[in-house]
Amino acid sequence: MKMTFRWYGSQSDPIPLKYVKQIPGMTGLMGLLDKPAGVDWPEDEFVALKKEVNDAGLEIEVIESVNVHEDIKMGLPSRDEYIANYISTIRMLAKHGVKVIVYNFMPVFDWLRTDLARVIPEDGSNSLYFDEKDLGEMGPLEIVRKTAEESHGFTLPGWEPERLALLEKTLKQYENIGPDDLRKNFKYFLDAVIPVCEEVGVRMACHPDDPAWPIFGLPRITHSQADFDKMVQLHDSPANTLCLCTGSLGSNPDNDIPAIIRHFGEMDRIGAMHVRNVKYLGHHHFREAAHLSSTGDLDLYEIMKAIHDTVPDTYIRPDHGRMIWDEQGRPGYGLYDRALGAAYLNGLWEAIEKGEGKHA
Ligand code: DNO
Repeated sequence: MKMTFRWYGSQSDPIPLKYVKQIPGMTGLMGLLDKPAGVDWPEDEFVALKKEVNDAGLEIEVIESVNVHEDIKMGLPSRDEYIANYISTIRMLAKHGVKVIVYNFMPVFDWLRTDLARVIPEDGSNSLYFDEKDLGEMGPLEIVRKTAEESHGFTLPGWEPERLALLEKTLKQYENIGPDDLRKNFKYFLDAVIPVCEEVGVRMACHPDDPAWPIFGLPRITHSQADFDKMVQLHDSPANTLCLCTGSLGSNPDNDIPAIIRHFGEMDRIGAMHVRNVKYLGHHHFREAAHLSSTGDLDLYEIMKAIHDTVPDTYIRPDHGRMIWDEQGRPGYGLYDRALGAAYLNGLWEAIEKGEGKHA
């Protein structure tokens, strides 16, 4: 297992890379370049990022959010041009040692919350929170406005301004697209990119819908084991994998996360893992918890054990953390609680290994 960290680049992330390096056991990043969906990523910018990361003693073998352009998801004629750019980006990243690309196929929105800083009564920290009741009252435009306002000037993943500027138009376009149409468009995309991935030795890892159910009537096709069974069959290849995010899938208590990890792990269809905990507060109502199992509703020991048993060489990152110790930063992506998360997950890993008579 390689423990990694999401980092937004020195221009946009207040956390210095040397702090990331100082987290025990940290091997590298699930990194990103802040580029709009559809763009062919410039090689010189990636090379500069890689050098900066390597100079800090860290690897960059996983890249997140090479975002899929909305026209690809909607199956518009312009998709071929965007797919060509995507392929060119895959080739460029592979040339520089990237092994896994994390992306998603969620229409319009990436992850969604109704409050980015809900105080946790037990300890006074705060975390990302979702209550579908609040969402109903707000509507898509209002939630976008509120999210931008609460993100303290940081661009949040999936909430890039250029994407949101077209929100009203895009929502309208989706009115005639159902889950089967979306799946057909997904297959078209995978049929184009996966053979290239096989050729250059990269795995695509699809991030689940977050929260794990449809929102605003938009089609969503990646939020359960059954969905991902279909997804891996759209183009059957070891390069067509999941980024199994425990918190996203875990927002729905019907998803048995350790069982889902074992299922796709045994099929060798997990390219990367995002690991975090969730606290259920009611129907379609949850908040994010500290990683420690007892502070939420997921069993992180069983999750790490399932990873250990089925995909022991995968990449993991501690996912969203709470905001603690008065840290100011990008909601969900502060240093302190994610560092605690990494230390805890590494501790579980060591205990699992030693329990099995292996040396961690
Ligand atoms: C949220 C992240 C996601 C993820 C993308 C991948 O915090 O896990 O934004 O990176 O869905 O495309």
